[in-house]
Amino acid sequence: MNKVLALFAGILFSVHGFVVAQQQKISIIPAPKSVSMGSGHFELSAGTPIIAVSEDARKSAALFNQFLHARHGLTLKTSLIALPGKTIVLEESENFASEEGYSLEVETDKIIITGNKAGLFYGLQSLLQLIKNKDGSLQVPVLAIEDEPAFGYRGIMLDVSRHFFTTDQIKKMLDLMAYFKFNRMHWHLTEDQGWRLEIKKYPKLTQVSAWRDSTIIGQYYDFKPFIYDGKPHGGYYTQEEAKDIVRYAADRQITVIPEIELPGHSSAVLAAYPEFGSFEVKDGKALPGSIAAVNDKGEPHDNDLSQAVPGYWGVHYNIYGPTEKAYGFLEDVLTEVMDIFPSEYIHIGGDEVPKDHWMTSDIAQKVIKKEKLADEHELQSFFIRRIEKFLNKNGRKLIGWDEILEGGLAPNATVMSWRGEKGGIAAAKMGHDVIMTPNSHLYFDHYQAADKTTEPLAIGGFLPLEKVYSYSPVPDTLNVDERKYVLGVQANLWTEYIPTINKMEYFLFPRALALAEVAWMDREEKNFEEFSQERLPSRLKELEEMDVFYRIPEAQVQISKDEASGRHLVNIVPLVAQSKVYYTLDGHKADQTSNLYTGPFLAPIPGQDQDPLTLNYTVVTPKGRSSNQFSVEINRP
Ligand code: TNX
Repeated sequence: MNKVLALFAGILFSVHGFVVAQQQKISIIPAPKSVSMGSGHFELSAGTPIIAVSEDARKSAALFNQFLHARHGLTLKTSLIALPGKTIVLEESENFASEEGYSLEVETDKIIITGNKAGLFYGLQSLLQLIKNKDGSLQVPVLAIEDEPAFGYRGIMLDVSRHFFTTDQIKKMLDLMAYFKFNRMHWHLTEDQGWRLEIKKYPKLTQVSAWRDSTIIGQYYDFKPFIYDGKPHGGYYTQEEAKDIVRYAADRQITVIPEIELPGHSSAVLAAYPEFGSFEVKDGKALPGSIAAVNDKGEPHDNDLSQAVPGYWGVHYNIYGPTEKAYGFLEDVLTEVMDIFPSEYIHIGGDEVPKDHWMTSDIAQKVIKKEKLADEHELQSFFIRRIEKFLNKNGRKLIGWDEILEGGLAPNATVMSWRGEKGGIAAAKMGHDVIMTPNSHLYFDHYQAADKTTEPLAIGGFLPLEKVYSYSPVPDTLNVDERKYVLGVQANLWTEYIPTINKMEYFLFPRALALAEVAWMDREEKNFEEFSQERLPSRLKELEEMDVFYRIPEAQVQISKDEASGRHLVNIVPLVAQSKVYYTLDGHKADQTSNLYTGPFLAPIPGQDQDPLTLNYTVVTPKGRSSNQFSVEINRP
């Protein structure tokens, strides 16, 4: 950067953290740590070669080219040797201070990106986000960026068990994750409602456990008794497909962390292999023994032992037995899993395990006695420790949901804190690594508007963009030593109510862009206004061009008093670049037949005995997609 700084000494100005450029606005998400704007631009053309010597650099250059071609119809040549003239130079430098950091210098005749392997890749992602098409000319503003992430773990979890997504759909998600500098995809591969990974030793997992006959319609509480759609649902990834996803992600600097749930969330497995459950099996059927037919809330759960893969949601009672048979099965499965996934971490679930079956199972009670365990919680810890030993022996580390704290944490476990931050805080205080995924701020299956009737069906909750953005992964209650155990953050996309790719994209975007800044930026540098009003709009316009079905967010509506007229002045700024706003003030529906917003306007004042007016509006994107209808009360001036 010094070179560039010296070159433009008179005209450069530097802004730390977020970027306020006077001549040109840049809209990189997540915002780089420091940006110095110059003047002028570099113009990309077919004759601009990329100089990439190392293999990593060439790989990243090839991906850059793919994107450039898809977005702008341009493919650049790559060269192994330096060339005269305008060039883009990728300098892989193993002693670059930060593992994932990079520096990016743009001059009018040269672009230089320096960093380690991952850093180079991220430098190229930033470069892609800087390209502006001005009447057919692809321009990059002169500037200098120094950048590195705040957190090493920047993840998104995708549940493919409640609903199955194809490898092409997952690749599209990985492309988008890489573009916004995420580096972990947590792949939730097993659930009560479906098993999704081919395991050679246990063919019934894909023949039986991967399919359910039918799925409930509507929300869990909509119909009692449940109404089923009568359509089989399922699917799985062959080991080759899973390996292909692992490679595809690795090229984009993303590690795929597989999750194999235990001891609960195992109904689909036990439907095929009841012998791994907590009860004796006769003639291929589990014997319920003395099991209670109602749970502690008085709800019936006798269908748990029906040996069908369930098509309804909620916490299920099926649970592996603490038996050599079950451990053997799980170790066989994990052996094949480790062969597919090079990830240091293997996630073993551990969440939401009702202990009813163990309480009534002779097999489980015998183990509790023999091992002198206090209760079923300690039995769960005993179970998980055994699995941890197996993973550690094979050079892997165990991650589990925060319930693995109950009954005692396995010695080397990393905790994913989902029921708020409590579990994460407790684990960090015990010297265990933690990943923050609190359901208060990072559950992307939650609603995006307070008025649920305006939104597609979600599981519940309310998680607007701003709330995601406000999250800070390191709780204040941790001291300096304990803070280092917080490896980073992750959002979870549970898919009970997300059966389509459009819906998946709608729930992920734009919230994933807010999360990208939570994960990459220092807390003090984040600024929601600047993010949402200065940078988000052009990224959303671009996402539409990339065929991403993001949720069109509410516009920024400012209502201020106009002193001269005594009326309210209404100013509407949409958060999608070049979109249009249509509005009504009479309380009737706003759509593309309504008033086109062309600039701030004065609102009428209703009579004293009349209700205040409501502004209804809809945002229409450049490609013609309409947002939901949004409403804002205009109080009396
Ligand atoms: C809780 S978060 C679960 C999931 C559900 C999710 C719905 C966690 C570890 N378990 O099984 O899908 O809530 O939001």
